[in-house]
Amino acid sequence: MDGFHLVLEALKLNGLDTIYGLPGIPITDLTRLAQRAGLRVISFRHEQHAGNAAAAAGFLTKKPGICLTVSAPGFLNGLTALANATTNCFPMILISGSSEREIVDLQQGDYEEMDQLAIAKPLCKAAFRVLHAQDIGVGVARAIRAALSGRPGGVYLDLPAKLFPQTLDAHVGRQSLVQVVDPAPAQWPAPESVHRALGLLRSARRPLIILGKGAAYAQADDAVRALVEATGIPYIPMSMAKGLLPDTHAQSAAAARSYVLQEADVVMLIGARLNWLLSHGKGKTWGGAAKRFIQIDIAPTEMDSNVAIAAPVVGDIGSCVAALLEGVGADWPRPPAEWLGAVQERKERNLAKMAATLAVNPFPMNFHSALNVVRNVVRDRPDITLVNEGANTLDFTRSIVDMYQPRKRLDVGTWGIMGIGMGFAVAAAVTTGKPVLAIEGDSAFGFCGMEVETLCRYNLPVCVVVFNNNGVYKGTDKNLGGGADVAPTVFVKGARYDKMMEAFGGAGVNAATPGELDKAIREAIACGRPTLINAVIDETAGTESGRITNLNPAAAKK
Ligand code: FYN
Ligand code: ADP
Repeated sequence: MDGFHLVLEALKLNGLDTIYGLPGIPITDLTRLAQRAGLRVISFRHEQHAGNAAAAAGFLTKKPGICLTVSAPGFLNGLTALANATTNCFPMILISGSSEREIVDLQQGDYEEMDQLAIAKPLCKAAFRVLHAQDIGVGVARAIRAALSGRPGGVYLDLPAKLFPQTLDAHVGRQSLVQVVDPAPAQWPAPESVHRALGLLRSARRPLIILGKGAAYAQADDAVRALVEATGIPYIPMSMAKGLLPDTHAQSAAAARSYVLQEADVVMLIGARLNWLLSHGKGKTWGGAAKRFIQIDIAPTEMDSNVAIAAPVVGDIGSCVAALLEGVGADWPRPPAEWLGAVQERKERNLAKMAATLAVNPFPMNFHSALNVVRNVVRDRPDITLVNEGANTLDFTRSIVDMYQPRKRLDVGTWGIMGIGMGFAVAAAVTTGKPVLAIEGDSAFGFCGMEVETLCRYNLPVCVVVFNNNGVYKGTDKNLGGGADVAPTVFVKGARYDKMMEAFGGAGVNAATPGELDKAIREAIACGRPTLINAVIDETAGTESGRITNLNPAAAKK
């Protein structure tokens, strides 16, 4: 048995049956042999998107997604996705071929020479190199455990070219493989931490629950819902936790977000960090007053990262929520009616405002009229996955399009990264076998657009809608120097992104009205053919940096 087969058998033994990657020296044969061994190999046009697909597959399946790349440049292309996966707590393993240690360490200038292990280390959760065929089983096992246990994240596995032709007797090789037992063991919270949290929650006058994508990842959907419902506490979902409970749930306070963040006195975080997306737990967003926080998280060091956590509950979300539920019981007091009434009032006011905005039908379309179509499609097909990136396209979609099922919304995540769209769409289509709708800003799509060929090659049921307003944020900026070049944020006007999909045999549609958009999306979903819809959006629509203007010094000044 040679190194190629040992790697493949080690993956198979652990139920890892799909490789997202891009062939080349020295791993071309590994991709061929993988297909022969019955693994699914999804080959991309650029490693970053293969890496993004592996990361999303990890989030969706709770198994590490595998990305395979060539050495140096391919590795570096995959590294952005590995770092992003780690930042988002998604389990993935980046496996890269590399050149010979002897030459790399003496810096003698090998083909694609690079000390990949050293470079990967600070950007992921763990990094390993395997030098001998008999260690492949252990190397893969360590990578799986590191990716899945505790806080999930990205792992780098370095496989030098010389490893692959090494051979072992077949039975020795098989014996060297490791089937990982219980890679993410349940971690029960300490009973006193549960007691402390329940005491604080019971004392609250204006309690709030925030659900994060860690709660979605945990696949403890029923328990989370039961806890929210048993306490009767209003909740808001972070972006990728939308749908964990249906956005139409009576206790959802998403439409009163600013109000509940400002007014709540006790806030229970379930799988959400107090990072920039929650204004670090302090300041104006939080009403300027100190809150008391309960935080449920698997990472003990997350506690007190931004503000004091009064009641940390450390463990896996399934176990923590089960323990809390036991303490809540059937006679848990409802939150004060005054609080529930005030939240309901703000919510209804914002819902009415939103309904009025969505009822307008301007020409050209704006974000709202186009997204009203998407909102209705997702309402009718709650089982499809929605992938979403951009600035305005992201922010408007998040608040306009309700989600109904867990883990059906994939977006730019913790870094607000652009270019995840096509990789995430591929992973969603491959792992769910169901249609995917990717709502893409025209700028965001530019980072990954070539992967439409990948969608066509594998005939994946992905419908991409490019919100085309002729530029980054909008298409009307002027060159401040008065020269012939367009402004840095402006693209070719009236571009036809739909033609890109047609070039590879998929369906392309130009949609200028909500009616045309609705028809095209529904047809794409019904037939499952890769489709790209160029949605023509008013080029004056859109604000600089969407709803995070406060982070952009130039926009904040305007
Ligand atoms: C939300 N809202 C609604 C609804 N849902 N109104 C009516 N109906 C529904 N269903 C309201 C909500 O109460 C807010 O109004 C507003 O819509 C926006 O809600 P959202 O989107 O939940 O909240 P907000 O403030 O934008 O969220 C902050 C954030 C978010 C930081 C979590 O902006 C975010 O995830 N940003 C990521 C941005 C990013 O990564 N961009 C990529 C880089 S782009 P009020 O309550 O009245 O405030 C580079 O330029
Ligand atoms: P969001 O962006 O939705 O707010 P974050 O990515 O900031 O979510 O936070 C997710 C949190 O969930 C991380 O702190 C991570 O440690 C935690 N987490 C991930 N998986 C689990 C799990 N199975 N059990 C408990 N906590 C988890």
